[in-house]
Amino acid sequence: RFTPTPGDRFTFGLWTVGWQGRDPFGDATRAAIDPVESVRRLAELGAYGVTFHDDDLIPFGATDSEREGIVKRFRQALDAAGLVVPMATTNLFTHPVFKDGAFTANDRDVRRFALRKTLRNIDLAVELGATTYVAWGGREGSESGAAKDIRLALDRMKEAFDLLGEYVTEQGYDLRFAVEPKPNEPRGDILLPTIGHALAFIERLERPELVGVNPETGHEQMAGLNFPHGIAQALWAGKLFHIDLNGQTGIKYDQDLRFGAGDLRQAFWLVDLLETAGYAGPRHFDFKPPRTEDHDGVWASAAGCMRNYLILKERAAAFRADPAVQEALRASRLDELARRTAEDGIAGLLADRSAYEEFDVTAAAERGMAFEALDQLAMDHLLGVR
Ligand code: 3MF
Ligand code: MG
Ligand code: MG
Ligand code: MG
Repeated sequence: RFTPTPGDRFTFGLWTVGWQGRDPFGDATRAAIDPVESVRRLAELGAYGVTFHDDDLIPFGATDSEREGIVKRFRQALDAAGLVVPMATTNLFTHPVFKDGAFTANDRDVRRFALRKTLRNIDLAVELGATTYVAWGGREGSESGAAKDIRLALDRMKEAFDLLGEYVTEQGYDLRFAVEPKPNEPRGDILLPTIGHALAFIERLERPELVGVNPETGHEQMAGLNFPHGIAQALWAGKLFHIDLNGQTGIKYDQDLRFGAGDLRQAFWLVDLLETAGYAGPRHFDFKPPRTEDHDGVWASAAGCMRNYLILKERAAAFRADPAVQEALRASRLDELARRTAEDGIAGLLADRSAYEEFDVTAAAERGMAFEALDQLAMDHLLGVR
């Protein structure tokens, strides 16, 4: 029970279990883990795949022959473990050259370098079988007003995604992009700070069909937003191409706790949504085992992400299947929300005296919504007492 299998489609970034615990105030607390070891351990735990930034796998500045050797060894490890690579991404934030951004750096030569670095890793991603390419613009932003002309920076951001879309189209790659929004950290303010900003940006691109979002639990919650609501809007727009699952407790720094730690109620509604709305992509964990942990703690933390997802999946399914819940949903008139408001059209609406002239506003205002009883049923299921 609650034992993950590849069919659950759980994936992990190499940088997650591989995080050494370096933070702005302290040094690393753990030795580096060989990506090949991560592949082996994650497969043992029941994961489906791994993802990576170019530099997670191939150290920045490696020669072509070093790169070839590393990729060959990684591919052998994947084959031996039976893991896939559904997604890859570019590190456009660690090296000091990206201190003012990558696609939107004021320095044009830095922008050209960032694009070349991305194109190079896209080729590798496709070679390894990835169908999603994530773009987190971690350094695209500013700390002060005049430092960045935001409208011009958005022009450059659009230019970058238009070029990337042109490239994958010309190469005939089966690859779509997923923009990852984040409001702040490491920059004071980051461009495309929320799911909503990203969705609006995507519609201005030359090939909007190639670009969706990769929302991260903690990033939306850092902005005080409701993550399941954001995911629901991304699904509604047909743009949930990928997802970064983790845990966060309120408006703080990016905590990247294991999935389920943090806001447990939002985690419950998120799993309920993903499992009922037809999301077919990987359940990808972008978390950081706290720096208090040794390597045993790292694997315990990774296992916990998957276990919590499966527990919540069971609890959410039990909630939906409970006849008392179905009755409570009707009492709260969720079935009515699913009905068109005016299938009779404007003419019908205007002719309908019961909609206005004869509408009993007082009676409608007095009707209770019964949401508290409904939510208590959810709590009972979440807490495992029903
Ligand atoms: C930072 C992030 C990034 C992105 C990654 C792609 C280092 O807060 O979330 O991880 O998730 O670049 O998934
Ligand atoms: Mg992320
Ligand atoms: Mg995060
Ligand atoms: Mg993150």
